[in-house]
Order: sequence, then structure tokens, then C-alpha cells
Amino acid sequence: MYAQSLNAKDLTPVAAEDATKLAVFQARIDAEEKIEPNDWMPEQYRRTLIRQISQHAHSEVIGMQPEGNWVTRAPTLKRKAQLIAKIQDEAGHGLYLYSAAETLGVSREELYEQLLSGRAKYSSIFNYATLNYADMGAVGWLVDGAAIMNQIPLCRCSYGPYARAMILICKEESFHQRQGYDIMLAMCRGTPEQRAMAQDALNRFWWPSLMMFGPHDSNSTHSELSLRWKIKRFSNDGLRQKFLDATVPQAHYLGLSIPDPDLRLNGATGHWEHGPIDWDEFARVLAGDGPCNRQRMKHRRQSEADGSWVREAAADYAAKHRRAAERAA
Ligand code: BYC
Repeated sequence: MYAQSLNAKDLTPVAAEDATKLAVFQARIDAEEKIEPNDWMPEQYRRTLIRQISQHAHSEVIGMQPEGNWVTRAPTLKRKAQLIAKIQDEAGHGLYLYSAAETLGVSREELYEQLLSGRAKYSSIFNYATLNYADMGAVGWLVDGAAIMNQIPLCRCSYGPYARAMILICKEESFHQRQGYDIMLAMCRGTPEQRAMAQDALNRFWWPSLMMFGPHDSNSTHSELSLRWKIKRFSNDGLRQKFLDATVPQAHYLGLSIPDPDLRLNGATGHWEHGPIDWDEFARVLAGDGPCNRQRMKHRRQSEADGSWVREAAADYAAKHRRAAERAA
């Protein structure tokens, strides 16, 4: 079962919160204080964070796959080393984020189970195929570019462990974005064939990158509460706009054209405006029917199974040392 339509939301009803505690909590948020694991927090705040942080962690883990596809075929030693470093960073981001989620009282095993059973979501973008090496450029430039736009404000998230994890993650994402743009630049300065590959990669990754920011604000179920609690600092559309304004000039500098006939600069506002996003495609990908959903989950489950002997050996080794320490005590 590969659908992401079923998700790992905790559906047990949330009991009414104590009004006084809620008011004190909101005052702390409004005063920009960080909420820490042992502080009182509304149950809905805890659940929202577990949902968002774990989806984010799963995205980092699944996000290694489209790039892993190109490690052996990256054109030079430098490009291979960069790609391996980037993939390794993403594994690290996943681990930081699972740790941040654990501070909210959920176990890592539970979160893994939600991903492997298909109940948890991960970012829609990782269900698209990486068909040629220029896709490594487009992923770095656009996907990591969109990720940074979304994640820099998360460094100011009201929940301390998530906000602190995001600081290192954003620094590394910034390197990822630059290496992606560097690939695009090299290809756009290369042969006509390389230039065509870069344009093709942009054509395929443009719209899925805009979708990464989530549904329009009018259809975003969680934004209102997440903004009030300063989990999110900007709305989905607000961040999509920032991404558009930053990225369109970068595409022009590369000499590439954005695959959107309705794209226009609004002279009055100074902002770029995009054409309609295909939300049916977004819904299909979230429902498990994107180009690579099945492959991504199959691969993830296989890796989990292949690695089980390592986990068992590590657990046995830890138990042996625990027993030895108990005997010596
Ligand atoms: N894909 O009410 P909304 C990365 C879901 S970057 C799948 O607006 P929210 C990386 C949403 O979960 C990518 N699902 O939700 C980069 C909700 O469903 P549920 C990861 C999506 O949470 C490079 C429903 O739609 N980044 O890791 O307020 C290399 C309604 O949406 C998507 C993060 O996770 C989507 N694109 O806002 C490697 C950043 N968009 O849960 C790795 C942290 C929406 O009700 N996350 N949905 O079933 C966030 O900032 C927010 O969760 C979002 C969505 C802006 C993504």
C-alpha cells in the first residue's frame, strides 16, 4: 500500500484545554519565547509539530533516493563527491528531525512504521523521477531552493528543538542550492545538448517545485493554527511568492525559459505572477499515484529490511555491554 492519502494523523479527539494555561501559552508565543519539551503545551500544538516534523524527516530520508540514482553517473570526481556529501547531509537532517520529533513523546520506531506502512506523508516532490544528470542541477537549484525558502523561517519556529535543528539544516541546504545552481550554470555554458538537458530539467521540475509549498492558503487546513502558534511564520502562498521572485531572475541569468506561458512581472507590485498550478496532479501524487511513489516506498522498505541485521547486532552489542556493566556494579 503506497498511498499517502491515508496519513498518520492522530485522530483521537483533543480534550478542551484549560483556558488559563492556553492564554499563558499564547502569551509566551506572542512574546517570542521558545517552547521547550518539558513546558506545558496544548495537545493540538504537540500533534501538529509531530505531524510536520516527522513529514519533514521522512522527506529528507526519501529525498536521498532521486539523487542516489546519480552517484555512479555524476560526470567527474568533484561532482560525485558533492553529490555524496549532499546525500549524507540529508540523512543527517532526517536524524536531527526524528530526534526533534522524539522530544514530543513519539518514538522513532513509531514514526518509521508510519512511513513504511504508507500512513505518513513526505514531500510530493520526491515522487518525480530524475531522468538525466541535469536533474541534479534542477533538484539542487529548485528543490533545495524551495526547501530553504520554507525552512529559514522554521529557524524561528516557536518550538525550541525544531528551531535549533533547522539552523544547521539551513546552512547545509544553502550549500545544496549553490551546488545545484553551479551544475545548471556549467550546463548552460556548455554544449547545445547540455543546454537542452538543463532546459528539459527545468521544464519537468518547475511546477512540482511550486507545489512543494503546499495548497493555496484558502485550502491549507493547518496554516491558521500553525501561524497563530508561530510554527509557521509565513503562509504557503507567501513563501511560494518569495520563491518565485528569487528564482525567475536566476532562470533568466541562466538563459533558460520558465515553462509557464502566464508568467508575468506585475509592474504595480513588483512581484512575478505564475499561471494556474495543476492541483489535480498534486492530489494524485499525495494519493500515492505520482510517477515514482511505488518505487520510492519499495526501495525504502527494502533498505529497512536489508539493514535489520545491523540494528539487531547493534542492539545485542548494547545489551551485552549493559549486562557486563550490571555485573561489574
Ligand atoms: N507534499 O494545511 P497544509 C526536503 C499536505 S524539503 C506532501 O498547508 P502544513 C528536502 C500537508 O502535510 C521538503 N504533502 O499543511 C529538500 C497536509 O496534509 P495532512 C520537506 C503536502 O503542514 C531537498 C495537507 O497537505 N519540507 O526535505 O500547514 C533534498 C494540507 O496542507 C505538501 C518540509 O517538510 C507537499 N508538498 O503546510 C532533500 C518543511 N504540502 O498532514 C530533502 C516543513 C502540503 O493534514 N513543513 N502537504 O495529511 C512545512 O513547512 C509544512 O508542513 C508545509 C505544509 C508547508 C509543507
